[in-house]
Amino acid sequence: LSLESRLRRALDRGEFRLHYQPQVSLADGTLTGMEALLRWHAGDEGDISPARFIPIAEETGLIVPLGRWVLGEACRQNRAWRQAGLPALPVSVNLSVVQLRRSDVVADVRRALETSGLPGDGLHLEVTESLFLSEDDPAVVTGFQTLREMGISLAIDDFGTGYSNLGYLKRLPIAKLKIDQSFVRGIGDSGHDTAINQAIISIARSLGLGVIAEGVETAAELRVLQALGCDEIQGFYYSRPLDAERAGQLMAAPP
Ligand code: G
Ligand code: G
Ligand code: MN
Ligand code: NA
Repeated sequence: LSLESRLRRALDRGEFRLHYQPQVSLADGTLTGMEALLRWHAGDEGDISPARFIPIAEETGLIVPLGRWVLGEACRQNRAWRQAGLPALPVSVNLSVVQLRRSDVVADVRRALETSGLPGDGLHLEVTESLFLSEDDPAVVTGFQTLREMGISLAIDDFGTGYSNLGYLKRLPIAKLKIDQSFVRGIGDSGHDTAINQAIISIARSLGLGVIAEGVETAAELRVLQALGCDEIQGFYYSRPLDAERAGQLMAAPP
């Protein structure tokens, strides 16, 4: 069976799960949110990484129903955490460029919020810079504005890896930049990468955006990012992505 037909079958069979990775404030160490990360447990074969199946899902258009499921499940879970009395944090969902171009993401988001009862500010969305490689797509611009009006906050994922024309940061209602983990990895052993982190933090500052570094694995990386004035971190240093139950436990009793 091709990966495509297995993906299709996996959706029908409900083989997907979301894990959640905490995002943490560098100012006071409090939790600021949870990123939902898709996991596929493919029977005997075990777990298949999203790095492998997301590109196939994008090529085949399966990312549309799969992304719809992710939105619904992340909103449902976040609402359940809130109803269980856990602190009200936003959940961040990754959106694929293909979803934004080929489907009505606004309608899917609206439905996920309505079905779950989660308010719009309980959902953040992450999109990668590659979305902005071509001219502004008017449908994407209008979509972002509508999402913003619904209270949803937008972040640029993998910032610094995609595109150098930063005009879109001013034209679109973007709230946050996520520094790509490849830049974080070089902190400490390369003055160059420290300079890149510094530059991204400075862009965020001057545009009034928040900034989060992803893939933080060591205390040394954390200290440099703190000194550079980064707002938040996410990474193995604080926590790996956790299943929903363990994520809820961490929200209830953060370290
Ligand atoms: O969690 P992990 O490091 O294995 O994720 C690998 C890649 O898959 C990352 O680029 C991540 O953004 C992407 N990814 C994880 N979950 C989702 C999802 O729900 N939707 C989309 N579009 N991408 C995801
Ligand atoms: O592209 P995106 O940022 O959405 O992908 C996040 C991916 O990075 C996930 O697959 C997640 O599992 C992975 N990840 C999260 N924290 C760390 C980390 O500290 N180190 C490494 N190597 N990967 C991480
Ligand atoms: Mn992401
Ligand atoms: Na990223």
